[in-house]
Amino acid sequence: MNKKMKIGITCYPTVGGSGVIATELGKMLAENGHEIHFISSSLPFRLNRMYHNVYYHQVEVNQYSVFQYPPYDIALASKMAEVINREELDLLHVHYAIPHAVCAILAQQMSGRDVKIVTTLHGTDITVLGYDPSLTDAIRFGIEKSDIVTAVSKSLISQTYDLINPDKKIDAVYNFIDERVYKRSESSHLKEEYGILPEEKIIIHVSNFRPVKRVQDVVRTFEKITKRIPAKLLLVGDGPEMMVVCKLVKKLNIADKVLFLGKQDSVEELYSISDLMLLLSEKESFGLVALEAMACGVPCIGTNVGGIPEVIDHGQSGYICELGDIEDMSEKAIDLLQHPQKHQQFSEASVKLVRGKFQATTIVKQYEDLYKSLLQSG
Ligand code: GMT
Repeated sequence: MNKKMKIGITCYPTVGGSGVIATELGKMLAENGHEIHFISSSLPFRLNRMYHNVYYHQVEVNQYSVFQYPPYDIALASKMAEVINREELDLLHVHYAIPHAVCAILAQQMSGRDVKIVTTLHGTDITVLGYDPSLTDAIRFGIEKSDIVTAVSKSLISQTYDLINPDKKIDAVYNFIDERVYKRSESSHLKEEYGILPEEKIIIHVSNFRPVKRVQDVVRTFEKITKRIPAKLLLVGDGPEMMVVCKLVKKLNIADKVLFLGKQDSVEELYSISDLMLLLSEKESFGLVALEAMACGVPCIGTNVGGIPEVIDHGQSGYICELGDIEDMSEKAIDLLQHPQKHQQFSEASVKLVRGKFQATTIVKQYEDLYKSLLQSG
């Protein structure tokens, strides 16, 4: 019997891969009998019902007019310290070095207890904030003072050493998805509802439409595909690039072929009617949406950027293309969509890869083993 651990988890609770991973990890650890305490500014969006062994503690920030900026980080650290003491937590697992690791270190000192700190790096804290010299020392401090640091890909580990140069070992622990949710299901009614013809291929892109996601490249690649193959593009998500993308779709005269679906909850149903996923980002430490799509048997075309080549097996479960090489991306897509047997092989290889290299139980166990090693070391 596993010794039950009391674990605090802090993440950004709104939509985003890091929040998804933190929440799914918490839920699976709770299923394994551990007691999980989420500490965040709002209820993580995947914590949408009662879960046994899972508790939620909200961080409240007072808006005193005397403060120019509300002191969120201090409020978070205070809440962490309160929960550490009251619930007698064994460890805090925080997602993102800035501000969460730094808050955890402060909370550890405030609580006076020997609570351990595990920090997972997800990307933006390194690949965006890491370029800001005013934050480098704080990020390095957060990493070096954590007891264990993990990153979601090997590529993110090397970028962390290049940009931050911490004196700390960083373990790669890949992301995972819940295979009970992400699997191909019978969703053909959706095709009819969206007015998609039986002979049309479906290409999907899911993101937060930030400029780094290069959604314009997705649209341009799709335009080339649709010149040769009857197809529809599902754009799922919303964000700052939306207006520009809408304009481009109109300019290219493909408005009748592009469906803007906005933010969606049950993306697994959309993957289940899709034939191909495009993830053409210029920064991506992992690319969780590629994993979700692959689990539903959808091969992916991704860019040779960050952790994407660690997720998509080039020539087996999809293709890796150079950033911005729309010609190559569309050629690869057309080839795959025009050859049903090859597409089927890629689809099966995608599912196999998720159930092997990225299997949820294996990855959750990796985290559990890291926690245990810490608690045993005293
Ligand atoms: O990609 C985003 O803009 C969201 C960001 C987040 O904080 O959730 O995603 C990052 O973490 C995910 C989970 O580990 C990774 O799958 C994404 O690749 C990573 N995003 C970037 O590196 C840009």
